[in-house]
Amino acid sequence: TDATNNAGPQTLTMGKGMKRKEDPRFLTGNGNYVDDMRLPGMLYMAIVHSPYPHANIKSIDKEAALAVPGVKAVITGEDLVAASLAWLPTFHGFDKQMVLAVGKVLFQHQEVAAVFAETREAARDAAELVDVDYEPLDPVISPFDSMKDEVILRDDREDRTNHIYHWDSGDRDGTQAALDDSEVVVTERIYAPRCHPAPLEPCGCVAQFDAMGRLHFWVTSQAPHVYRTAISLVTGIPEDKIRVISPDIGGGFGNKVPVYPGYVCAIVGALILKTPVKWIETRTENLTTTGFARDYHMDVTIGAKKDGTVTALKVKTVADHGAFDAAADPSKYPAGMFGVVTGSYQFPVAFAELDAYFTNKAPGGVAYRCSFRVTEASYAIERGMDILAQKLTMDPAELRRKNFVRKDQFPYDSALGFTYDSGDYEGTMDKALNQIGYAELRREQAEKRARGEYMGIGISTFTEVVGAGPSKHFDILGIKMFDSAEIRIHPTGTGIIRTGTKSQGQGHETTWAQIVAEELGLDPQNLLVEEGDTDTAPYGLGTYASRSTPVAGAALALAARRVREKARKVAAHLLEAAPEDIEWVEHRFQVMGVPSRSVTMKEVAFAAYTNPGEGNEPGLEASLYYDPPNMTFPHGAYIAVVDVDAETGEVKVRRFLAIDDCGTVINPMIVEGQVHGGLTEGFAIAFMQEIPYDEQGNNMAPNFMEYLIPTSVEAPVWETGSTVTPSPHHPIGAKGVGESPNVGSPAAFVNAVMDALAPLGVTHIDMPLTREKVWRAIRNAEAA
Ligand code: MCN
Repeated sequence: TDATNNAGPQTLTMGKGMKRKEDPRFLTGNGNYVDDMRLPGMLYMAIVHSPYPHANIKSIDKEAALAVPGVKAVITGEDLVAASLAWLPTFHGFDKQMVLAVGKVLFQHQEVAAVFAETREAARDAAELVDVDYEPLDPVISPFDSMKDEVILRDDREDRTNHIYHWDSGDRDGTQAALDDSEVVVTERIYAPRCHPAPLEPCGCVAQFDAMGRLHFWVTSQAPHVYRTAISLVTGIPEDKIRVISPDIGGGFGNKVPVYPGYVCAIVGALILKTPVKWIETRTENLTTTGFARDYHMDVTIGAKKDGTVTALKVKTVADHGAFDAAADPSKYPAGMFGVVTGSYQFPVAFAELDAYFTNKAPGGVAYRCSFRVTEASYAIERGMDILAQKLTMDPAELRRKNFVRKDQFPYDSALGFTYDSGDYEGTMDKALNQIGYAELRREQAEKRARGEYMGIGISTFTEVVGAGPSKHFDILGIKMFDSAEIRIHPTGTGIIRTGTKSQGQGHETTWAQIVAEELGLDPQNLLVEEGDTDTAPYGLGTYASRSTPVAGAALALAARRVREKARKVAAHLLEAAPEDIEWVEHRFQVMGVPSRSVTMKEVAFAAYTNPGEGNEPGLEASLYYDPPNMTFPHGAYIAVVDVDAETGEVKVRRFLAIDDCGTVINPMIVEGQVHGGLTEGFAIAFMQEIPYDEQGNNMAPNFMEYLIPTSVEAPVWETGSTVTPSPHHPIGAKGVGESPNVGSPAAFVNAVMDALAPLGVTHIDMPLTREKVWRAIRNAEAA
């Protein structure tokens, strides 16, 4: 491991692997999660789910459920219609979702009724007794069937089609002309399977109305302020009468961005029963109703010259969004940031288009380790480049080198409209190739091939796009994207920091303190970080899309500089000099060129509250809202080395090296932890995770027996390293990192397996690469 330390000798805490401030709380079992909330008189809610993927609801009989001791109420979709609460808007505005089914169910496990009882057990027992009379209908499971519009799934939409939206970007005609003229063209249908982030803690909430009618809502939310606004818009409760509190969260990974039907039901229950209501999902509810990602069928076509220079890229995608397009997509573009599909390469021309369809599957279009389509895009292009290399019998590293955006070309305008801020793709790949001993591995592979053994080396040199973002590109619920920071320094030189983001395990309590400590010369241990309470934190758009460091981190650095400017005037007063003669050297204020005449920030803080100097405003705090000028573009070079057992189809990942470049690193230990976590998820996606539906519309992976989570026993040993290419527009040069390992790694794994099987002529197998799939591909190739 090389957790590169980018700390200059003069840094106080930046770039240092400070231990996480939040960990003592978690390691001693003192985290405070939603399910830890206990309120007097609190009721428990359970949801009734449809066993059918597509059916008319003929009647719902509540009687038996209401007779269960302790049951207080049962609500159905019809009750919500009466209260005008039947529909939830989705974040992107292209669709809405039914809170509880009315008239018809559209996916297996759809929410049909909610039961409120004195105990969780009574609520769940009663939920099983709600008698729903269904008339089953044929389900439409494939988007390729859905697009024929033979059965229109959504009666509520006026357009009478299963087509949800079309998105495209780039030059359609120019791309086709360039492909027609290309010496070599490769094309492949690549599927990014439907999968689920499966955080350890499922979704849940506690809703309570106080004596003044104010809603206090504790919820597992990655974006508490957005929830507050959404709840206000859906329920009509004035926003000042709502307090959303997101306490400790046991993992989000995108699952906790959308507002789900269960939340609306819990609020309705608390309102009508005039007592607090708790709802905590079961594991199966989590895996069957909330937060699905991917389900993208991508036709990738790359044109090139014979020497490997790429000439054009075309990607045509069919997206399966299930019964409701519940995208938590934080962009006004339905396809999110899929436009980054040109990756790290200089495509002179490109065209990407996407059509999304409804099916009788659970609402899709959310995110897994967020990334909002960057994982799909990165997988498509990194697989595509390897398929091209195979066709040209070129080394995949050399093909990439030939086509990389060069270090001197930044800022680089991609063919699909992004302006990449900075990068060093070739330098990062070379570091990875050297560190793993690429030439030696290729020699070993040649020897093994001669012996009939299947060893593979897979490369992925991806470009990420994070930091949603610049308001000219992104909005949710009509809100332009930005984030916020507030810093209050106390008289004794300690302080409190608040942002509009919300950590779910990313370590913001540590890294936010480090940013401010560095800017102000204070001790990060004495800077308390608070997030997630809408009554105290400044309005922000939350933590997903690896946006916290690029946006809120930037806001924090700039707010700290505002505090420093204010402090400079107080320092000038203390040092009896003019403010313009005061400089900030080695984390102290000093009279220009006179190190002996200096004061610390701690001394200045005390003076700011006791003797700020004539004309200086007392106090030492600042708050700031920040709209960045651009996204940030982290990148990385990942290499997987695998051995494939041709007899069993088993893939052994022998080595995996990840070199990440996320600009200036705040805390290398946290970054490394993020990379380990994301790689483990990438490994799971590549080899074991999928939520498939059978032809009858049954979710085939509704629990952890079917939907597999790798432990440290299954996961490879991760080798990591970094390069540092600062973002030119971020105040401290940092880019995000949270999603990168998930964005970059699936293609490295699959490329490695395909490289191993290349002698058999196998060009592509769709993820997850289970033993059975790999074994079948080998058998079929041998039989051919
Ligand atoms: N960091 C750093 N130096 C950098 C970049 C980041 O030290 N140059 C630190 C940050 O300060 C922060 C952490 O790394 O403490 C992650 O930062 P960032 O990349 O900005 O990502 P976010 O904080 O916005 O987190 C979102 C990202 C996403 S999108 C998902 S999904 C995800 C993830 O992070 N979900 C997670 N990591 C997760 N980690 C845990 N434990 N749990 C989740 O649910």
